[in-house]
Amino acid sequence: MTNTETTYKFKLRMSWACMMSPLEGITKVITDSDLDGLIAAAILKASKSDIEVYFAHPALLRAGSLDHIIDRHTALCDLPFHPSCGLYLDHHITNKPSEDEEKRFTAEGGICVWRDTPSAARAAYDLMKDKLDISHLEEIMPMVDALDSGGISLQDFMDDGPVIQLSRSLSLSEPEHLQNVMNQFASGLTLEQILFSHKERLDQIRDERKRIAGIVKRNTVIFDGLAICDLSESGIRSNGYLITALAGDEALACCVIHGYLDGSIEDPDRPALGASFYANSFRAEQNRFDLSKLATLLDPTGGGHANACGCRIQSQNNSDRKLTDIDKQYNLQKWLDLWSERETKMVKI
Ligand SMILES: [Mn+2]
Repeated sequence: MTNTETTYKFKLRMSWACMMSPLEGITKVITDSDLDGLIAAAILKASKSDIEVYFAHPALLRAGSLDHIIDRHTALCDLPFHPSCGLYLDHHITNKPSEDEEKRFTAEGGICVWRDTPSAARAAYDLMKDKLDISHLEEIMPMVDALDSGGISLQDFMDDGPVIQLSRSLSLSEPEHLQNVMNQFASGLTLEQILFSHKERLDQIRDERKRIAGIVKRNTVIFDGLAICDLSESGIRSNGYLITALAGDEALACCVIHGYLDGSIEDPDRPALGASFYANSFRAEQNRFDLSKLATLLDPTGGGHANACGCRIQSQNNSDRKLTDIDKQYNLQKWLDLWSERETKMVKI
């Protein structure tokens, strides 16, 4: 076959692929429970209203706990890759299927939409924007991108506007609220209408942050340029923005520990002990270190982005026994050891 013929056949196949809806055969979406995952799911739901949306934690997926509900009718958004799904839509570099994995996946009929976008919602938006009217989401998209990729300014963060408050209101422990907000975005309501409908909740969340800020301050130590904030056993969660905003320029990045020693990834009200790592995105100088090296150092299922990632705390001898405080210290020490060698072992490529 000549080159021109090959190109022609390839083009023909591509145009056929583009004509088919990427949602062909999709009946359910499993997505992350943050604002990014929620908006990504809302975009898919907007174009196919009978799709059912399930929210899940990445660790549940990695642990195989959702294997039984993932099939070719399932779209996976903002979560680790699973070869049995039908549509894979994500933007996390550590989730990107290898070339071989992707080849096998598409040969079996899967559609892979992994994009190097600031958010998974952006990948979904780009995928669907010419196929349906999602202009009502235009206003929130830059905020979703910024919140999911560390692009938010210190000023915007400190102002704590209603979209940031809404993003904090999303949690697996309140599944009805997640469904409600997702349906609102899918149905074409304006951002203003959605925010207004949750005013009472958002006001509470604003006051709650003031309280949490005090607790974060008391529980943070800065060591070798890493702000370590231990919120374990407290039931309090904080994202990296609050910790780095309060820690200031001295912190290049932060490590926040949350959850419970006797927690479980299956229990949203008592989650397993875990750590998240975030670059201090408020510094003038960009973060040069790949924090996912910390997240994957001890936990093979840890991962995320170079600037934002997480893992679960592992027992010292890697057994399934109950975690203790000593395990927590052990993990922390290992991370600090690697961090101290960041100039040789963690510089981003
Ligand atoms: Mn995301």
